[in-house]
Amino acid sequence: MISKLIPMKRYLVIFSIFLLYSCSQVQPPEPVLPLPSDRQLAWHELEYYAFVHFNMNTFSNMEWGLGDENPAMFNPTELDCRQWAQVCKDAGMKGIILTAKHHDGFCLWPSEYTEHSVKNSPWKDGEGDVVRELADACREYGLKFGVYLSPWDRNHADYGKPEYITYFKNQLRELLSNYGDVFEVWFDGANGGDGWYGGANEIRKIDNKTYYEWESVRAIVRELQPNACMFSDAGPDIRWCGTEEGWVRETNWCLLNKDSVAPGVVPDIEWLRTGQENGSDWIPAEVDVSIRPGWYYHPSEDHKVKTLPQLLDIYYHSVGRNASLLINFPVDKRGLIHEKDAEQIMKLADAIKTDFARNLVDGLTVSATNTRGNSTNYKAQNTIDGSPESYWSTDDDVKSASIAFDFGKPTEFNRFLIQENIRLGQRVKSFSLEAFIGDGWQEIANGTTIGRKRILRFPNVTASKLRLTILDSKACPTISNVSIYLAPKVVVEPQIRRNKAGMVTIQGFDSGLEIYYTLDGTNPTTQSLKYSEPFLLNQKATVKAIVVDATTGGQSLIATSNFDVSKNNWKVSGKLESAKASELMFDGDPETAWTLSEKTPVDFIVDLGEKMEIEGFTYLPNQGRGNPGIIYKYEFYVSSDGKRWGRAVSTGEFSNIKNNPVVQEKKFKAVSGKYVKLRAISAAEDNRRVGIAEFGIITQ
Ligand code: FUL
Repeated sequence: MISKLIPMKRYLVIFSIFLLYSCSQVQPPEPVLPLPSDRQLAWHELEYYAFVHFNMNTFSNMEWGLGDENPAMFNPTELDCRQWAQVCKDAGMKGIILTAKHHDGFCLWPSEYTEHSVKNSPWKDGEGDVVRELADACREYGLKFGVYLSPWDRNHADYGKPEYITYFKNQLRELLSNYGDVFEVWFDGANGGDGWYGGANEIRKIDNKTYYEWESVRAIVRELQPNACMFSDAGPDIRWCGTEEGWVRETNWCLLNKDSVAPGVVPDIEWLRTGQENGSDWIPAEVDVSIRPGWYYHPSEDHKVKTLPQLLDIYYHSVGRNASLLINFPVDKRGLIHEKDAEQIMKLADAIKTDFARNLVDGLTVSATNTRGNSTNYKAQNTIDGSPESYWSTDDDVKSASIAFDFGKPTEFNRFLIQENIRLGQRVKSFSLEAFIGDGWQEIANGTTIGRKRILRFPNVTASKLRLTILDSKACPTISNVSIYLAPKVVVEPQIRRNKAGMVTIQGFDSGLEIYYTLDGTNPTTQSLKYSEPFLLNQKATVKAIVVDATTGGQSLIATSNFDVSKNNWKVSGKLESAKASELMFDGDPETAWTLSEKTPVDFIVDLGEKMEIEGFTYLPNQGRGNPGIIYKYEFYVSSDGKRWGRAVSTGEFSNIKNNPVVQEKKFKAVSGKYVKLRAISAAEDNRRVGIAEFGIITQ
């Protein structure tokens, strides 16, 4: 027995040596240029990190301060950078980038080169340094630290002249020399021209391409922080994604023709949103988006913090589309990340964790239609071995090939995550996913580019096998990772809306969920009415609804909407009569508003179609940002014929409406009438503009 085993053993050894030898003979694929640098590769790994907009604008309640703000205004009461770091760490973010100086020129550190900084503020008696506090907090919490230094400076008297460039470079040197390692330097391309400029109060135009002497500015960053990546519209390391809404296109190349773009000069915004397939340089996209509408804190946006469904969409449309995600926290006047922002970001963090909790391909066997040189070095199994170094690849002339995963039993899934080995360049142009359902293959999803990471979301599929086909690639594909997941549905309270015709729509975030509702004010359960399609509700009622995931039993919080009489026959009458206005003001959609060109004082008269007992009214102001037209002081009248109005039944103001533009409700002693008149006496803004997103009455 023993004597027989020896030759067998010897044979195995010889065979293994032969195999090893032949594998090492198979050359790795040639790289497809351009390639990422080491600093870019390290940055790609971060994936998800925070922006903090906190500066003079926080105190002036502006987005772009003019530059004439008094440093005395900067006075946070409870500034705590460790709280910022804690929130970001808990949310799974990898770093924080701070607006050390924004367009208004105020510096959060005691710069040697200007008086317009924290050193002349009351905060810590002028002894404070926010940049230092954040850099220290990041170090303590194991987070990376980055700086935003605005090239445009509306405070500086020399802005527009060569002297300012010296100032700008000196400040850059301060930031990159005195605060330890910096992982990213953020150069904003924005420039509106006008500013205070040391009291000149004028418009100053510069040539974005040449004025900032970008080459020498970049050389300073390389000299002082060789590992830092530089962000701008044109890179050189990371590019803007071409929108601040939180997405890139599904097709997203890490490549850009660098010389066709400069910071603030982008001939075609789509180049940034998709990258350029044949771009000359590796310049991947970063998606920058604020958790609120504004970049800076405004109390009026406390009710507009992005919801979990919105944040999840942003995640899948950035990280899931080969970009990194930079989510902004507008730190408030206290100097803290607001509780509501922290709450929402934790919801996102939890959802990401549960979506990717269990990889369904762990331990499976993977087969391929082609394996490079039949070598185990490039086998399909490498896509699920958990190592980012190993990858599946094909022979040089094979640009289309498949790999298949056999689950061994019907398995349910709805997420597909795939990564290319970007060390060898971005290659794949299109791919398709098929599932083996019943006794055949069916396409369930497809995609274009992959890059560092691509995640596909699709409705739940139950299949015994899954096949990935690379349909087209610049050269043989190099796929380093494939993961498959079953993400739970997003079970959040549904949106309830009623349109002018009285049709009620109840909508959950994810498809395939059940919705139950009541019309009598009681709390809904799974025994309540089941929602299947819009229904007519032309009388006064309270609609309460929940979303239920039948497979897990998970239930959302209850959404409640109080509807009064139907607005079906309502119309704007009198001088302002217009069908469009009647549609916008009564359509049940808070996003659409009627804004007048007439200035205050102005009367909105509504013909209710029939006589009713009225004891109040509701007013939702325009929800847009900026100066959208908000009524401040008002009078309210009721009439039976629309001609004789008598005395106002309610007068007053919508207090704090500018800061908090939520639905306003005013009640009064019931009167009967067929016409109502809301007189806008004054507007919340000096421009005297007013508008209405939604108007309603309260009947007895
Ligand atoms: C923009 C700036 O103008 C905004 O104020 C903000 O800083 C955003 C991140 O970049 O271009």
